[in-house]
Amino acid sequence: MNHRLSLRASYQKGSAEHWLEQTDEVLAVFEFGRSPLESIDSRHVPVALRQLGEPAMKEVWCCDGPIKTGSWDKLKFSQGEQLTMGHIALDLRETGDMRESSRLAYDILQTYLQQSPHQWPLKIWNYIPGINRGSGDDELYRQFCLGRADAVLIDPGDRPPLPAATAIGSSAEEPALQVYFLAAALPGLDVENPRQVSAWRYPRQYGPKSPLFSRGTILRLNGSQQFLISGTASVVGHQTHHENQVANQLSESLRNVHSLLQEGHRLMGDSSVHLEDQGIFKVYIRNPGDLDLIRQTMDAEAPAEIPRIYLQGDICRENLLTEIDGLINLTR
Ligand code: 3EB
Repeated sequence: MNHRLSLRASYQKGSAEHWLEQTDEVLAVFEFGRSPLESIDSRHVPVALRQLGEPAMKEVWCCDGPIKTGSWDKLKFSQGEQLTMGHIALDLRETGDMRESSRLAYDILQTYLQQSPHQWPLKIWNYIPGINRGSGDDELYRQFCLGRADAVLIDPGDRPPLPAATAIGSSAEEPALQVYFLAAALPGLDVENPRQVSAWRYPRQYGPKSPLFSRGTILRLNGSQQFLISGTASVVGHQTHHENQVANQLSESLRNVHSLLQEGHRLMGDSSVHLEDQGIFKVYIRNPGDLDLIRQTMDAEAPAEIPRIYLQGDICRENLLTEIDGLINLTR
């Protein structure tokens, strides 16, 4: 592992408990296929989506310590010298409908960040039970977007720094809405994708309130640059491409990731910055039966050096079958 990187993220075998015992540098341990309500430590983030394929991995985030942990309202956090990870799990059986629960989650997140030394979210992950349930504007994803917009005090038209994001559906039986984030003392550099309409500019047909996120943010710390890539699907312009064709959807998503990285490179105006081919990818798959085809496509089209895991999750548009997000380290 390159110790100049401020966030060292990797997939590891071994139990969550094993990684949580490493107290000096571990900021977060993500465990897949468990309800977020079962968190046993501020740094322990169970994620409801189950991993597809072997071997079972934990996602481990390390950073320079000492690491402080604590809780704030319904949020649990861990704070290193330069970075904070926070997570919220709201039991939907107690918090009301999706719009209200989403508003509550983002209220808590915002109130926490306002008093934190690391007040800028760089990326936010949202895992939403039954994301495609309900039709038209009642769809839970659209209700989630409404609640987020109710809480978030920013006008995207002002072009404030926006965090990157992922929004994926967990099982409709999962009781918890989960939101987790990475934050720092300075905002990231926002990057939009020239192949895609900015999500906050999506037309009305996708819902009453546009999603609020940037396609990616670059974290610049300690002379290293790390690209936090939003959930990226087969969306070109604002339209879904390759309906019902999962392999083509993944290829299109990878073209979007490539285009985003190029744009980040261009914005930084530094031709000596290159993709070091280090980082991690998470590939979300709606239908578990698509795993083999998705895996073959990844092996053929994504750099072998970047470890990836496959998670079962629903994508926020019913006609999308797969999505990818990740962290890519850029170096000089
Ligand atoms: C898309 O490109 C796919 O609502 O936070 C991707 C990443 C998507 C984040 C969000 C939604 C979100 O529009 C959907």
